[in-house]
Amino acid sequence: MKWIDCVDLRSDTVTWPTEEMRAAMAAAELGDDVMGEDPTIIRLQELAAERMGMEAGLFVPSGTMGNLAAILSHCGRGDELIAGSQGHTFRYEAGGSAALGSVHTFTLPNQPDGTLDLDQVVEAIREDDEHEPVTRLLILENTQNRCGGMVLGVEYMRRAALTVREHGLKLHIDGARIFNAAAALGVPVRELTQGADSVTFCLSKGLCCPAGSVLCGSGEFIKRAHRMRKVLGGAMRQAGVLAAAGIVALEKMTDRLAEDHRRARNLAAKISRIPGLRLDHPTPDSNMVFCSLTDEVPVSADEISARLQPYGVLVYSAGARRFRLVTHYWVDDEKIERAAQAFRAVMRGI
Ligand code: TLP
Repeated sequence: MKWIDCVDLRSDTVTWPTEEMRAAMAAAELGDDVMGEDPTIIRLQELAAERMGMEAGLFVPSGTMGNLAAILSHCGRGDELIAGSQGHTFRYEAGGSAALGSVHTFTLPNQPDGTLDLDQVVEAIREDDEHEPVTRLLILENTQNRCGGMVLGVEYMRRAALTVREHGLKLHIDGARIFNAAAALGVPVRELTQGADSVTFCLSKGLCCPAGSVLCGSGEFIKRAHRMRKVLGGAMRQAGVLAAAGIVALEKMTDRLAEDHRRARNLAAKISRIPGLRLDHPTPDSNMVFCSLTDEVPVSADEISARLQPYGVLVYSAGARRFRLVTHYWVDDEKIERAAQAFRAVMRGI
């Protein structure tokens, strides 16, 4: 079966660019971005900074690089950052901050709603003592992927920014899916970034671009991050072909994310009625549905996922008995129904 005919719920990273993006990519005006001469990248960076309410933006190849360039720009060797134990930077970025920046991580448990307890953050900040590393940075993830695609609200984000400022720290937001958070809350995205020092958001997830993320912050911060991007090998040349898709994403794709959330809720409702499956959260916050096998099911999530494949339904096992199902542009209502039917048939055959 061709990918386009499958119901691919493994991630929103699997999305293909839309026809409009492909046309924009083909027509993009290009230049050498290392020389600062790619007009399409310049336009994307300006647009991104404007949407985030920040001074400047930097186009980077991936979310991972955006987060790492931010960490390396905020922290020096031996400094410490505070991050959630369920956070992407801590769990899934190959230990880049330690491997390449000698930056120490202090983890705090994410609360079930994806937040970090701000009292615990304050407690974690180190004393001015030569025995201890210097705490420089707090990283928050919004939406919080592993906790269930949870949306961190405007009020919480503001309080976090204030807390961090009061203690002389910086706040970086891993906003890989911050447009999902904004769409779920029905607010402009800048409401969620207000007071933060930097944010990385991904173009290549629910926004459908083939590659790319943008790191935003103050002009002075982005100047440092620009150097870090070079260090990390992420300075590209005529990457305006990618940025062109990014412009379409920012102009056309952010508001429609609410549709993916509606489909996630619809899928969750269908899953809740299938014997052998249990939802982690009855109502998904954004575009992710997490569910687990109930105790009496004698097979693993990997086994169920293998049995779904002949139906053209692809899912990701997020643990031995847990699934993550992610909705996106290429999953319409009919595909949601097909996924539910396939789950029903597979679970019935166990
Ligand atoms: N997440 C991917 C996998 O790496 C797990 C996914 O399928 O969800 N921050 C967050 C919150 C992310 O979820 C991801 C990717 C990244 C950063 C990294 O983005 P890329 O893949 O562009 O480096």
